[in-house]
Amino acid sequence: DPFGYEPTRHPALRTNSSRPFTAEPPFELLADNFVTPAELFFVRNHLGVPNVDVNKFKLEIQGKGVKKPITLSLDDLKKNFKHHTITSAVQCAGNRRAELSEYKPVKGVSWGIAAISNATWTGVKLSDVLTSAGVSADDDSVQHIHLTGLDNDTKNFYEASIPAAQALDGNKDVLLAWDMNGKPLTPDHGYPLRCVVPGTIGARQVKWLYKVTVSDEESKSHWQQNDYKQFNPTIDWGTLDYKKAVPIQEYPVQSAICEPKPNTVVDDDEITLKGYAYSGGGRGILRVDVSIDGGKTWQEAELENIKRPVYKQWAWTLWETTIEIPQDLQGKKFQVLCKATDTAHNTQPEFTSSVWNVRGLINNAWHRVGVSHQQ
Ligand code: MTE
Ligand code: MO
Repeated sequence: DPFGYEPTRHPALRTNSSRPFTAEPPFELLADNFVTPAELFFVRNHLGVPNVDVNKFKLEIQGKGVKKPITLSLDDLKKNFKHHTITSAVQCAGNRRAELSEYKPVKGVSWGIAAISNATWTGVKLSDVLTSAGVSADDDSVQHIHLTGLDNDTKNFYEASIPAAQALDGNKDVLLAWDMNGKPLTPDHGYPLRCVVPGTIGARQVKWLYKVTVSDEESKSHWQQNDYKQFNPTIDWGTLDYKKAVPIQEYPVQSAICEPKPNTVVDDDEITLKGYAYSGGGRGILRVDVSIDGGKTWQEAELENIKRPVYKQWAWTLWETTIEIPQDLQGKKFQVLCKATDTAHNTQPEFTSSVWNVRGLINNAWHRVGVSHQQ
């Protein structure tokens, strides 16, 4: 039974599918904690959770350009390399897919706004481990790093790849991590080892990692080649050609409103908005702007932890603001909405129609929540 080792999960998680298990935390709780508790961290499994005996566990480093192939136990990793702790968000490229299907149907797990969470990860840098195996960025055959997990359907193991330039750059903080929020990884989040690839979509952050392969090509896996690619809004299942698109790696700028809940009835003359913002590639959040009149006028939200280094920001940014409800909206239905701007001054597109794609990936349109005021 490929699903024979599924762990017990927190009852508050909202399950989207049970085999494989996919679930998101209640979005109302998401912006309450800068670091998401491990038991509430969203879960995206493509296969069953593997049963790993940590005493027998080995990580293999192999492939082209590896001058000294190595096999490491978890203890070897912990003893031989410098430890690093970073705070980094993981977001599934399918986050906010449900909003896309309101515009036009898409295929995939119907994620709300909470297929994103933020944690502290401890491990060693992949760059240090690759360097110790004799891998050098100067070698032309060193182009992509394949990351393989122990979860499999007997034929295929979960696998993805990242550019070698990213993996070999110590400043990109790609980690082989064994701890999440100061405790060993839980079975759903990759126990005993996962790759944390800051600023990159969740799909590349391989859990239950047991093999790192250096190659001159991208991974040939289903998840690298025939999924997690984006197309223009006119491409449908009849015209889609996965070979024509490159895999999604870095995430664009994103934000969403966690409070108020949709359909909230406000009886005050002001309303408090709370949410998260995040961008890929380490780009920080410069601003989150909110609007109560469909984007005619905007108000700047307060960003939590404003002293963070905006030019290398792997974590998400939580934000909050209170807006006055103008006279003409009192007693009426209206929408509150948000959009973030990152350090590249990229911002979110206004409508889901312009980012809609048949796979329902990387929806980062303005997030809108319908509420009403009652006098
Ligand atoms: N790694 C393995 N081995 N198997 C998987 O199914 N899912 C990926 C990624 N790593 C996956 C994996 C996807 S698509 C996402 S979004 C993230 O894990 C989710 O990480 P989380 O479950 O810790 O939130
Ligand atoms: Mo994902």
